[in-house]
Amino acid sequence: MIIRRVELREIHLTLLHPFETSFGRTMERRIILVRVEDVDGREGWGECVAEEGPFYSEEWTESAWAVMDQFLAPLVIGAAIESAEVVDGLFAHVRGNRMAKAAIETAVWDLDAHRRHLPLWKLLGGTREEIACGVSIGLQPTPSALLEKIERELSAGYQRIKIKIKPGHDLALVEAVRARFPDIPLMVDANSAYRLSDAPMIRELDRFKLMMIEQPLGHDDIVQHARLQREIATPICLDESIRSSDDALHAIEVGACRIINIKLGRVGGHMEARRVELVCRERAIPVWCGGMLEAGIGRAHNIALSTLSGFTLPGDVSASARYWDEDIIDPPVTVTNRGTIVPPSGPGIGFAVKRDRIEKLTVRSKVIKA
Ligand code: OSB
Ligand code: MG
Repeated sequence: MIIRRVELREIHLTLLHPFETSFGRTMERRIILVRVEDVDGREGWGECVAEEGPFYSEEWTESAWAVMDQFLAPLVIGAAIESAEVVDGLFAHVRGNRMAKAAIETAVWDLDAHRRHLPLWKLLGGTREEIACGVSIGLQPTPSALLEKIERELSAGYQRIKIKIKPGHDLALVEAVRARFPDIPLMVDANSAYRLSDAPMIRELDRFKLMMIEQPLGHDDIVQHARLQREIATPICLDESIRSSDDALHAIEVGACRIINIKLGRVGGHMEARRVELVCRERAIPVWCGGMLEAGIGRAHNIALSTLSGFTLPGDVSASARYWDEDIIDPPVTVTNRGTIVPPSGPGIGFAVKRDRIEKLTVRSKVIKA
C-alpha cells in the first residue's frame, strides 16, 4: 500500500466522571485522532493516547502532535509499505515518542486490515473469540464512594476490580474494600507513587490476597522493583517501566515483575506490543491490556490486541458508556453480563467511525500529504 495522506485532528471529549490517579486528575480529554488514506482511497484510523500533560509519561498532546506532524507522518507518506509490519521500522530512528508512533502505526494496521478484508484482530494473529474485562477505578472522594463504584461494576459483570492507591490512601482503603468484598479478584495500581523504603507498608498488602500491585516504584525503574518483589508475596505488575520488548526481557530476567500490562501507546504500536506479548508468553509471564481513557478508536485497537493468546488476565478494556455520553464509534463498545467483550467480525477495527461526531468535536486539524 502507498499512503498519500495523513490527517491529524484534535478532539475534546469530556469524561462522564473525573478520573484521579496518584499523579493527577482528568476531566476533559484532548485526544489526537489519525486518519491515513492510501492511493486507492481506503482509510485507517488510530488514536493517540498521550494525555493532557507529561505526567504519566513524558509525552503529551502537544508533543505528540508536533512529532507526528513534523517527523512521523512524512515518513509514511509515499513509502512502499507491503504490510503494516514495516511501519515501526520506518520510525526506528526517531527516539522515544512511542505514543505518537503508535497512533500512526495502529492507523496503518487498520488500513492494512481493510485492504485485506480481515478483522484487525485476525490480521494481528489473535485467537480469542471473547476477551476478559476488568475496570480501573480512580481515587474517590471517600471510601464509601469507592465501595459503591465497585458494587456497580461487579453487578455489571466485570471480572476484576483495580483501584488506584497513593501514600495515605492505601492500606486502610484496601482493608475497607476487602472487608466488604472478601473474595473478589482485586488489584491496586500506584502509578509510581512509592519508594523502596515503603517496602514494609507494601508488604502489609500481602494479607489482602491481591492479584497484583501495579507499578509501585519509579516510572523508569526495573532494579528496585526486583528488590521489592523479593520482599513481598503479592505479584508486581509493571506498566510505566515497560516501553519495549527489551524492557520486558530485562524486567523478567531480573525478577522485577511476575505480570506485565501492555499498552499500545506506551510501547509504540501493535508490532512492538506483539513482541512484548511473545517475550512474556515464552517465559510464562501473563499479560493484560492496559487502558489510557481511550475514546472508541483506541478502545477498538485495544480489543484487537487483547485477542492474542498471551492475554490471559482481564484487562482495563471496558464499555464506552463508563467514559462517554456518546462515543466516536458505532456501535459503542459494550460488555456482556459475563464481563467480556466479543471482538467484532467486520474488517479493520470493526467499528464504524462517526465522522459527523468527530467533526463537531474537532478543535484543530491538519492534513499532511506528499
Ligand atoms: O496506570 O493504568 C494506568 C489511565 C490513565 C493513565 C494511566 C492509567 C490509567 C488507568 C485507566 O488506569 C484505564 C482505563 O480505564 O482506561
Ligand atoms: Mg497503570
